[in-house]
Amino acid sequence: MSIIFSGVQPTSTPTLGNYLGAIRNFPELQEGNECYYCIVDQHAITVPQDSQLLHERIRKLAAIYLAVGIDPNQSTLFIQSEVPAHAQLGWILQCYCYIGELERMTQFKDKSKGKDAVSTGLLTYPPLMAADILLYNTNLVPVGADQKQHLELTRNVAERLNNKYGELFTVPEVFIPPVGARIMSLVEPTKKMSKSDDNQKATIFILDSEKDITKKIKSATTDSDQSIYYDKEQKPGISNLLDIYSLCSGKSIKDLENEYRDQGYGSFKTDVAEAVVNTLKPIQEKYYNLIETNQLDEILDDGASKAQSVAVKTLARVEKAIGLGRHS
Ligand code: AQP
Repeated sequence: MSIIFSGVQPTSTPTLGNYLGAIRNFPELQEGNECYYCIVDQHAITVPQDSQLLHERIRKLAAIYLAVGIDPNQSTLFIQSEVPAHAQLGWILQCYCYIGELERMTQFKDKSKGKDAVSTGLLTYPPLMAADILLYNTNLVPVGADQKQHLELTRNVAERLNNKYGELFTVPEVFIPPVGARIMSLVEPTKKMSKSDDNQKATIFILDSEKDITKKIKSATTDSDQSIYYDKEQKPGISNLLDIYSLCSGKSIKDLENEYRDQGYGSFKTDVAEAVVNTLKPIQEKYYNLIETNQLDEILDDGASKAQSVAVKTLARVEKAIGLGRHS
């Protein structure tokens, strides 16, 4: 049995990238493991947010987690800010991280580039993420490729404290899926698909309508050569669509190359769109049945209290070891 933790930021509706790279794997990991799935709202405020929209997106994300197949009887589903131990351990871990190592994080560099005012939280987000993971004695963290560097930092800070104070933390492994770990933007296929991309055409959101999904895929950037084969360097747009199609249809990239090699981009894109619609439709149906129910609040209340009961034990162990409070 493994202990599994993963989180998604409620910065917008999750994208097809979030789904194929991470969320899709969550339900099957529930079997035989102890899973914690979190709505990491404190991470979301590292960049400016509209407060009303943020409340709505938190609720939406909870319904999406359930709609993809998270079973609250098997997994703990909760909101980060409702479990105070996250911010408490996050602060402690900040004190054991170095500014230099945080400044080297690619996500910090990307998100702060060209901005006049960058929040301190954007820099200190990785120690909070480390706290999220370490509080639950997590062995395995399923994430997309963009989180690999933050996971390395989590392992480093855990080992740093373990070396100084004895075995305080389980040092977690990262699980990055072999395909789908980096779904690319539909407009600029050399950069990753992202919730916060300003260009709405670049991103498919899990709740997009059939019409929008089809429109976005049909206008996805490709190249002028009409042949369909997988080559990330020469054909990033087509390779991204092949990844998406393969994951949504269950067909291998090889089979898709053989099927579409000489068919031209038009019919290929139509079929990719259909596969994406068929993947997202059942999730959307479940989502719309759930979003207005009281059941959602009960599940989240229950999740927060289960998470807190585990998290406070880790926090107490750490505080005692490093000398906080009166009791040695
Ligand atoms: N393009 C992607 N392909 C595959 N996996 C991805 N993930 C993110 N983008 C892709 C994975 O989705 C999970 C949740 O991500 P997050 O909400 O923690 O934030 P993020 O990694 O910063 O993702 P976004 O979509 O780019 O959000 P914003 O725009 O708010 O920063 C993670 O496991 C992530 O690896």
